[in-house]
Amino acid sequence: MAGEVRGLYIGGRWTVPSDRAHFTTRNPANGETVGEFVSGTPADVDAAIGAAQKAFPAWRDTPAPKRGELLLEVARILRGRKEALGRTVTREMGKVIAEGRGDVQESIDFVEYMAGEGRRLFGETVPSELHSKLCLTFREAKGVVACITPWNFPMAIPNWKIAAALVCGNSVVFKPASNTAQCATEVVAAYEEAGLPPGVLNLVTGAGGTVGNPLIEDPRVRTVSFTGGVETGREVYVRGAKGLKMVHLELGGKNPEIILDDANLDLALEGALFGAFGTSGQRCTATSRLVVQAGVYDEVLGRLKERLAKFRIGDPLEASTDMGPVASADQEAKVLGYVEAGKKDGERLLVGGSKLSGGAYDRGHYVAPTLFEARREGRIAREEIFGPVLALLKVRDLADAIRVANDVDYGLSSAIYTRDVNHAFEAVRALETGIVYVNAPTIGAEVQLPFGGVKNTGNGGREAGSAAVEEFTETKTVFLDFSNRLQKAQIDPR
Ligand code: UN1
Repeated sequence: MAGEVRGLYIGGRWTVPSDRAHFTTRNPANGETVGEFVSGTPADVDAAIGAAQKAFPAWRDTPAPKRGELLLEVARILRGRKEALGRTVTREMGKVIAEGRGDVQESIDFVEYMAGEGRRLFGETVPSELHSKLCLTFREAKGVVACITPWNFPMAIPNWKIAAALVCGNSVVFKPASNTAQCATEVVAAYEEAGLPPGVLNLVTGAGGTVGNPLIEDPRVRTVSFTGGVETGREVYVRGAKGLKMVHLELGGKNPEIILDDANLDLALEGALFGAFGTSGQRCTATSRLVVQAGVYDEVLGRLKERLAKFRIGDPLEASTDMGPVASADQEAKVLGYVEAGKKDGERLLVGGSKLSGGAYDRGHYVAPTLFEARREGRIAREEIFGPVLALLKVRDLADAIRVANDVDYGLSSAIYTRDVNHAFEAVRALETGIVYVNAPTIGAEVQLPFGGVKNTGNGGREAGSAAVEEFTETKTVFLDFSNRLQKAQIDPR
């Protein structure tokens, strides 16, 4: 694709308006250009929303099972390209190839799951307080929805939103993170090839300020679904609030893995390494705190150091690589900035903490896996770093572990490793997160279950699983009176 500019997709046509600036995406492992894209403008957003609005009535009136069939075709197309798409994910944002494939698989799984929803979209039937009266609910499409997605799951998260919105009968304007624009165009291409009618899905690439803001603020857009950082999320919420929109937010995490004295330590360590350093720590569900009971603390620390010394960091396309680069120069600067701030604050840096250099490392954004022995009140233990940095915290017992685990502003995912069933259930009850794992890492959510969190992780919504339909439908409540007389709820004699 080198040299060819990938266009905007509006009203079923790929266009490269001649007077627009372009931007490129780059492989964070070596700096090579992956693709070149149009920097969209407010005028492009306007056209995309117009196309979505025009296409909406016919798509809404298409029977939901037919909409589901189209999704099955999308899933089939994605599956046929899984290897190539997995490589595109890895080239564009740097996660290791096994995880690149996993990202595509998660995308396929969700599209398939949502295809089945076309034959459900259940409403409720509820008894009436009056005779000869039927009460029920229907789910209806909302209209034009905006899907704004991050770069860390560039195949999965777009479909968490787009497939769910479409099966519910909405039309979509999609604004992806700029540094994974190639993945975004591949997602849209699969819908086009599957035969989605023009205008039902539109893509506008470009910056948050020039594309995202007008999209969120346009009165024709009724729902905004956003996944990204907490500061941007707050701004999205405020902008959407002015138009009284439903704004769905999936934001950050500061996810703890608790290891109790009675845990299977081998398992707990595997979980911690995968949870903390998978995707170079750039998941909202990444394990960023390891909360370890005093009796096994020294052993956990020693074994972690040993394992990290042998970590293979390098080309993410190599199957033997444990960890690739971080996704961009910005990410590198942010992570290293946290490391420096931590050192200045007197945090104990135990492993890593630097940019890797020499040979192939010099062309990419490689940050060493990093381990801090962190103070409970310090920034390393409390703020989302979104990189390969793990904070180790020592605790006395389960109650202390839960106190530490809950003492942050976020509440997405948590994990506990223990062999004691009472401890496990106590943790499930007490941990203030939307997702809890027992004897499994904080990452690896499955698409058929609701995903999301409490506190600053969002504003109370969930996506995926059964929640996906909630996110993208209105409820219509219907009362059918077949008594042939005026019946008065609350007033007729009882
Ligand atoms: C995210 O990090 O933004 O739980 C989503 C997981 C994935 C989804 C993560 N299935 O790791």
